[in-house]
Parts: sequence; C-alpha cells; structure tokens
Amino acid sequence: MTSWGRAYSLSIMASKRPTWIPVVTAMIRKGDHVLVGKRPEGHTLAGQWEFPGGKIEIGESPEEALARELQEELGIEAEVGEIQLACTHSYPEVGILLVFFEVRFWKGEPKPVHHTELKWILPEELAKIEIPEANRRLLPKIMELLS
Ligand code: DGT
Repeated sequence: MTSWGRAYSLSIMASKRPTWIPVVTAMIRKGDHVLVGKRPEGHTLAGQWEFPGGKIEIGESPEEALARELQEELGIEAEVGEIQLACTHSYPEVGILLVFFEVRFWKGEPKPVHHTELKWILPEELAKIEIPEANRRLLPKIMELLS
C-alpha cells in the first residue's frame, strides 16, 4: 500500500472523510521558457513531466516547503514568488490541493537530482508532452499565464 493509501485508510477510520494533501509547485521562468522535470521511477506518475515541487511538511509554510523542494530536487536556492493558480484534483485514494507559484529568481543551475531529466520548454509544448491529469485539466489557464 502506498503512503497515501495508508493515510487514506487512517483518515477513513478517523473521520470517514478523504485525505486532502497540499502540494506546492513552481513555474520556474527563464525568458519564454518554463522548467519541467520527468518524474522518476518508483514514484506515482513516473515518467510524466511535472512542475518541480512536492508536499508541504508539518510546520512549513507553503513558500518554505517549495523552497526546500527546489533545493532538494534541483539544487537551487529559489526566491518563491506569487501564487499563480490553484486547483483541486481527486486521485482514487486521495485528493490534492495543487498550488502553483511563480519563480523568476534563483541561485545555482537546476540539476536533475530527483528527476530523470529536466528541460526548458515553451508553454505550447506542454500540450505535446505527458503531464499529470491534474495539470492537463488546467492547461489553457497554465498556457495563458505562461504566455
Ligand atoms: P508519491 O506521490 O507518494 O510518489 O511521492 P512524491 O514524493 O513523488 O510526490 P510529491 O512530493 O512530488 O507530491 C506531489 C504529488 O502531486 C504527486 O503525487 C504528483 C502530484 N502532482 C500533480 N501535478 C504535479 C506537478 O505539476 N508537480 C508536482 N511536483 N506534483 C504534481
């Protein structure tokens, strides 16, 4: 059972309500391009291209969580900007509240510490690569924001 599966079972026992997990992600912008990373094997949605980020841990603000994730995943020290977009998405076992922040300034060069591969793409290329369903539903808004 996945960690989310366990969390879900516990929540069912505790409250009979689904667990909702906050996830923070970064739209890292360089000129006209945005950075996406390929999710590694052994993780949910392996092989799909995502905006770097992850789950908020206990005691962290959303901005602190995103700065930590970008340090861990890409090895950069990022200045987390404004929230651009938020959405909810239900997976079979769990729901996520996905919050997208803008990142325009950082120190260091992003490296694929966590992802199989990183790439800088133009917003319109998002329509041609495999991305999480949660992001695909928002694609028109994401492309509008990035254009
Ligand atoms: P997991 O999901 O249990 O395999 O654990 P992690 O550590 O791979 O997941 P993490 O911390 O990246 O959590 C983010 C969750 O949100 C993950 O299940 C995938 C989902 N998600 C949907 N769209 C995005 C996105 O654009 N970026 C990120 N980072 N996650 C996304």
